[in-house]
Amino acid sequence: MSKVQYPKFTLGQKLTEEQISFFDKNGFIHFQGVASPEEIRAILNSTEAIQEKWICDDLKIVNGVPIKFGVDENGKKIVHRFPFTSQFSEPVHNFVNSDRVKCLTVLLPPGSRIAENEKDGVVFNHYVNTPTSNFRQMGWHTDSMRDIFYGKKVLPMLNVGLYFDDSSSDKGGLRIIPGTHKQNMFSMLFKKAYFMNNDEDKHEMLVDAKAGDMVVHDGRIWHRVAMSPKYGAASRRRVMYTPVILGKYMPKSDDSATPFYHHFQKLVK
Ligand SMILES: O=C(O)CCC(=O)C(=O)O
Ligand SMILES: [Fe+2]
Repeated sequence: MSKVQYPKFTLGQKLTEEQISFFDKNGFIHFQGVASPEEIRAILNSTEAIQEKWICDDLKIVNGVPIKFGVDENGKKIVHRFPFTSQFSEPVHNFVNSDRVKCLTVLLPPGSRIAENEKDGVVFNHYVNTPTSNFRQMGWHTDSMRDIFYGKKVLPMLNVGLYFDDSSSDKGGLRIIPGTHKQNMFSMLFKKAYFMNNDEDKHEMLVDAKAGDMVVHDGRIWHRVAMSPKYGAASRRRVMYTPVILGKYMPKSDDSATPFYHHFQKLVK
């Protein structure tokens, strides 16, 4: 199934009827060439600066959310998972508040918002496969499971992915099971073992993206990130997620506690 291609779209000022119905049916949508190479470079430069600062300051946690550290292919200490990135990076803050993200709110019921200071904020992920990598894949999960840990009702949400590297099967890549955003609660809880299972599913679809593409998924959809068959620089995959959410406003701050679901994050390697 992962060989089958799906349609890719161009983002205009407003989503078209066709784009909205594709998302409603499948639970994801892929827009090509949303960010310019200059914007991608500016964001990457800013995350590299944040990484240096966090390492130098020995910062471990942001607003209660642990920073995931590791080592790259040259043995250099790096940040694999940056929480609340837009609070530290002006180009990220500008992108997530641009019309390209705002126009996606039509995919949710009225009243949704871009969650820069709730949940884990805007998360920037940097995967690299090395023999000792701490972040080269991510097992099956839904993003909405986190709401259950908070004892909250599961509301629709978007996770808006922006790609900084080309990401096809040579990077492992994002695999999603189209349509699973419409599953019942039992399926959302138990269809697969959260984060433990990284097996191919016969219904999974590979998201084949280029740097600058934006791929939006419904938080209730099942997805995973496969391990790259390559090592080192050839396996590098950087992608940033902006949550668009509904429900009670729950901002995080310095004294926020670490959410329980982060114990699951330790399973991700
Ligand atoms: O890296 C990706 O494309 C997906 C990451 C993801 O699913 C997550 O952080 O919840
Ligand atoms: Fe996810």
